[in-house]
Amino acid sequence: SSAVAQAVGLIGVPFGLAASVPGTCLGPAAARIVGLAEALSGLGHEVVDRGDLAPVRSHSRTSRDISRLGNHAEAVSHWVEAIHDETLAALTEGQRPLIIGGDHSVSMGSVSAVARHAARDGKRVAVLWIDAHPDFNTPQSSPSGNMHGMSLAFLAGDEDLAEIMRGRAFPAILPTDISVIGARSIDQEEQEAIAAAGVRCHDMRAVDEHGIRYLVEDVLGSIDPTTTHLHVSFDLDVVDPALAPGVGTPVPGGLNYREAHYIMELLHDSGLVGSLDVVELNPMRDIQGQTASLMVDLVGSLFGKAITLRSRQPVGLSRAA
Ligand code: Z70
Ligand code: MN
Ligand code: MN
Ligand code: MN
Repeated sequence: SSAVAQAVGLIGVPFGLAASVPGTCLGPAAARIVGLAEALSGLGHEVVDRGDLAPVRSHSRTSRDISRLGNHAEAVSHWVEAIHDETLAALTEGQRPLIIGGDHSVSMGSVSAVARHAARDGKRVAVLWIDAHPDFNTPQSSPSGNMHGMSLAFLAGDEDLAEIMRGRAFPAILPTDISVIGARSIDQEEQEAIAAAGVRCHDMRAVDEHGIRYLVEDVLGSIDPTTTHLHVSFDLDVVDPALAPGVGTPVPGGLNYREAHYIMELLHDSGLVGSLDVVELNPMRDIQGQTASLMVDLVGSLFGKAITLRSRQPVGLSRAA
């Protein structure tokens, strides 16, 4: 497929304190070593590498103690603010943000910025969360206190978690604009919260029963691109651990190689993806860089890499047509 005008704004986030297993802070380095930027430029994209974030704790936190929100909540808050600001800068400069984690708390910063930017354009944001976990826990429901399991609840507007942004409100994502694909590890209260909120949750059994194409059509069919920006958040633990061992919390029964790529290919063909994060790469758990390489290959599929030359065959856009 052809080059696109919009440059990719690459943002590395070497932060992993919101996960239980150390090592995702090395994700951006591994992604760079296996050639993420080169893969994108090889596909004809202009890449602006904005570097890795390194937030300074310069501002004084005179507000309330937020440690009750979860483990390392203060650090999470500082990073989320830095990620938010850098993502917003990329969007303001006309780039398509690509955020490389880091654990999944980085999406609190990226998606809140995307929501803020979209609102300035009179748009709202739909989020596709491709993950073994829906990350819909709150400080009250979380069994672990690990804040990477709370990102989606934060983005959906949980009032306690809003303190992470220290009063800088952003437009919450409507639960009906949130879709999950690939879930297979959900806590009980989390399960109930998802159902009560009306989040679209396509678990692994749905993948078995309907196949990837049907599920992606369902998600894309719910999006009107004239009013809605699509953000994709890809947690590498959605892929089966046999293929992607380099993640913090491997869960059996994940997407196989073609299922994972087919999601990305269909998303590319839709032309709707306005921003992307890829998270939870843990090089300490990886084997010979295979998960890092898989990550780069999957990002390539979303950015137009095709097995053979073919025209785009967008699916599920009936509502928008
Ligand atoms: C669990 C929790 C989680 C990723 C683990 C696990 C959450 N639901 N997310 N690994 N990527 O602790 O909230
Ligand atoms: Mn814009
Ligand atoms: Mn996750
Ligand atoms: Mn996960």
